[in-house]
Amino acid sequence: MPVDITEEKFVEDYKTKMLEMYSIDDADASRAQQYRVLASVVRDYYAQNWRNTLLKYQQNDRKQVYYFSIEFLPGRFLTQNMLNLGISEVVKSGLAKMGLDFDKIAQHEPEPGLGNGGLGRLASEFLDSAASEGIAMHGNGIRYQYGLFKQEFINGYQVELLDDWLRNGNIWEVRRENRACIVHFGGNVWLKEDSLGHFRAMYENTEDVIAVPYDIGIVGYRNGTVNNLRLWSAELPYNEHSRYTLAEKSRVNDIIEILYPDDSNYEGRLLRLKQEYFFVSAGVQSIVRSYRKHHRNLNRLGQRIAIHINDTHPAMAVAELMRVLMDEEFLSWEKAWNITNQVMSYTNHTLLSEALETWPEDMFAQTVPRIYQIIKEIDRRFKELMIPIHGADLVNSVAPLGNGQVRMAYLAVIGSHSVNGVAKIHTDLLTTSVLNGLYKIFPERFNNKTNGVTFRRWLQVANPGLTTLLDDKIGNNWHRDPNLLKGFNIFDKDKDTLDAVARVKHDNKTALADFISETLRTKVNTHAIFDVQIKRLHAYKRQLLHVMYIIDEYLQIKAGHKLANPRVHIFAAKAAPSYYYAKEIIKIINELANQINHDPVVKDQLKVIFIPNYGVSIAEKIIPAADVSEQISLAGKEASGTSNMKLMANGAVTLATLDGANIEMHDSLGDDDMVIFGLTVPEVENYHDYHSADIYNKDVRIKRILDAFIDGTLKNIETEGRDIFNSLVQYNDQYFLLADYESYAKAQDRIDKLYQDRTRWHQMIIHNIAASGRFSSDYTIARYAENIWQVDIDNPVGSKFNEQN
Ligand code: 6GP
Repeated sequence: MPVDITEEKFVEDYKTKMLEMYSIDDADASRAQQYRVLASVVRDYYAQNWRNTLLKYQQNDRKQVYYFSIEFLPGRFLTQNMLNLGISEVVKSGLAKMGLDFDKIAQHEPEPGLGNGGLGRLASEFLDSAASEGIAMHGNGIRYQYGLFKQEFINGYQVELLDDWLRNGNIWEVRRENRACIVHFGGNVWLKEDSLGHFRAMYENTEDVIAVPYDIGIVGYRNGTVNNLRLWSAELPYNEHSRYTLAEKSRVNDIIEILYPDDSNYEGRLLRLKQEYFFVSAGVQSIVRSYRKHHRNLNRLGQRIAIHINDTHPAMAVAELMRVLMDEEFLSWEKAWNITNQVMSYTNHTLLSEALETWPEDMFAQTVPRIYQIIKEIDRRFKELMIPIHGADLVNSVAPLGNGQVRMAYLAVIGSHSVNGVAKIHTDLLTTSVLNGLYKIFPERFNNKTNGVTFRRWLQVANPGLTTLLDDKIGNNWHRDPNLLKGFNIFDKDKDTLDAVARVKHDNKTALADFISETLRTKVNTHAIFDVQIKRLHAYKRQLLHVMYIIDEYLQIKAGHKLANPRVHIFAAKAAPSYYYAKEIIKIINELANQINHDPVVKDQLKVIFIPNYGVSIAEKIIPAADVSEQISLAGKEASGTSNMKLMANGAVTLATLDGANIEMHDSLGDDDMVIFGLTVPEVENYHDYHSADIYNKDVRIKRILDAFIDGTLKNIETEGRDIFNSLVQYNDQYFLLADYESYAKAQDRIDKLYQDRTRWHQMIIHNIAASGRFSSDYTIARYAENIWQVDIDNPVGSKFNEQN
C-alpha cells in the first residue's frame, strides 16, 4: 500500500507548502527551508496512515508493545520515510523538474543523536522492522535537547561540542501537551488508608516535573502502518499562580539536556537516575492511562500491553508499574505483581560487569522514595519465597538489593517473564556468568534473540548501487524477505556479475574518498584496501590491536619494505567524555594518522583516516565502501555487534575473533569467506597465568611496536604513549592484545593474499552478501513478537507487496 501520488501532485504540494510555511517562492528559499518544506510534505503523506494505525490498534483492542530505551538512533528520517512510503522516485524527479537536487536538500536534515552506539541503533532498527511487518510496537524514550555530543578533534584530542539538533525544530515530531504526565521526585511518601479501605500514597515536599510527549511517526515499508516513537521532554508544572526560580528551571532542564551525563561524579549519577525514572514513569503512566480509557478494569492489561526493558536503564518500569497498579488503581500486591510479570520483558546487552547498573540505596531512596519502598518489598518477598528453595547464599547474591546497592539487572530479571541475550554465545555466557544465579532460579525465562539490522537502511538507502545490481540479478523480493539474497550465490562464477560487484564497490570507495578529501583534506588511494573499524571507542573492542598493526606496517615501510597491498585504515568512534583511556587512544590514532599521512616515505601505500562525529549518517557513507570489516573484540566481551552485520551485507570481508554474532556469521560462511583469528572464549577463560610482559620481552616484533609508543617514534604525543604502553605491559593487558597479536597479524596477511586474487575476493563479496539475509532485524523482531510478546504480525516477512519503486 504505497502512497499514491504523481509527480505533478507532488510538485503542487511542495509549492503550496512552501507558501504556507514561508510565504515565499521556491527560488527565494534556502536549502534548509527547502528541506523543511519537503519533510513537511512527506509527513503529510503519512498523516492519515498514522492516525488510522493507532485508531485501528485501539478499535481491534490489539496487544501493543512499548519498547523502553534510554537511547534511540533513528538516523535521518527523510530518505528512509520516502523509501518506505514508496515515493522516492516521484519526489526526486519532481524536485529535479523544479531544478532542485534531492541529495543536497537531504543533507540539511539534522541527525538526532539520541544514542551512543549499538544499543540505540538496534532500538531504531527494531522500530523500523516492526512497523514494516505490521507489529503494534512503539518506542518510549527521552527527547534530549542536545543528545550525546558532537565530536571534533582539536590537536588530535576529542572535544565534545553541544549537538544543537533541535535548533531549527524537528519536522517529524508532534508535541502532545494534552498527554502530559506528572513525575514526582524526592520528598516524603507514606501510605494512608482512606474511607474505602484503599491505601493511598501521600506525597509531601516532592519536586514535580511535567513530562510532555513528542511523537514521531515510524513509517512501515509500504504497508500503511505508522507506529509511534514517543520521546518525553521535561517542563515545570504550570498554572496561573506558578512562580519559579531560575534554579528550579534548570533543575528541570537538566533532566532532558544530554544523554549519559558524566557518571564519574555524584551529580552526574544522580541526573542519570532522574532521567531513568523520568521517562519510565511518564511512559508507564501514559500506557496505563490510555489502556484505561478503553477498558473498564485492568484484568486483561497483561494480555493487551507488553513493555520491553531495553538494557537496565528502564528497569524501574517494574516498580513503576507496581506503583501505578497499587497506588492509583488499588490492586493488591499479588494481582499487580502477576500483571507486571506478564507485561515486562528484558534484554541484556553487555557482559561487562561494570556496565551492569547499580545505584547506592541512599541516593535511590532520596530520589525516588516510593519506587525504593516498592523495590524493598519486591526484595523482601523474593527472599522469603526463594531462600527456602535455593538457599540464602544464592538468593541474597542475586536479590534486587545487596551491598547497599539497588541492582537494576536483577530487578529486571525478577520482574520480567522473559530475559534475552543478543547473540547465542552472549546468551550462553549470561546464563553461566553475570546472570548465572538468576538462571538457576528462573531457567525458563532465558532465551536468545540474535540481533539484526535493517536492509532497507543499510542496502536500499545507503547502497543504491548494490541494490540495483541485486535487483537486476535476483529480482527485488529480497526487499521483503532478505533471506532471498541467498540467490545471489549462483552468480559467483559469472564474470559479468563479478565485474559489476567490483565496479559497485569501487564507486562507493570513490564516493567515500571524495568525502574524506572534502572533510579531512586527505587524498586516499581508492585501489587500496579500505580497512574499516567503526564502533564506540572501548578498550574491549580493541581499536588498539588495529593500531598496533598499523604501527607494524609503518615500521616495515620505514625499514624499506613495501606493503603487500596499499591500505587505508578507517576509524570512526566516539569515546565517553569521562573515559580517559579511550580518549588517549583517540589522540594516538589521530597523531599516528598525522604522522603517516604526511611522511613522504610512505606515499600512498598507507593512510590512516579518523572520521569525526560517528553516527548513522557517517556509517551510511563508510559501510558501502568497506573492503575489510574489523570485528576484533576479545572473545567473550562483545555481546553481539551489529556493524559486523551491516558490513557483511555490503560485501566487506570480516576479520574477526569468535565473539558475539561473529560466531553465527562464521556458522553461515565458514573459513573460506571469513578471516578468523585469536583466542576463543574457552581459551580466554582457561588462560590462567597470563603475563603480557613475557610476550613483550620475548617477541621482538611486538616489542618493537610497543616501544614506538614510548621511544619517540610516535610524534606529538604526551603521556598517552606511556599510559598505553603501561596498560599493555606493566598492567598485564586486560584484553589480551599481546596474546592475540601474532594471530591477528597472520590474519591480516591472509587478507592481503585474498585481496590480490581479485576473482576470489569478489566471490567472497558475493558469498557474504548472499549469506547476510538471516541477520535482518525483520526476522529478529518477528521472533520477539512471537516468543516474547505474543503479538500479531500483520505482514510477516516475505508477504507480497507492491514494489514499483
Ligand atoms: C551493545 C553491545 O556492546 C553490542 O555488542 C550489541 O550489538 C549492541 O549493544 C546491541 O545489542 N551494548 C551497548 O551499547 C550498551 O550500552 C549496555 O550496553
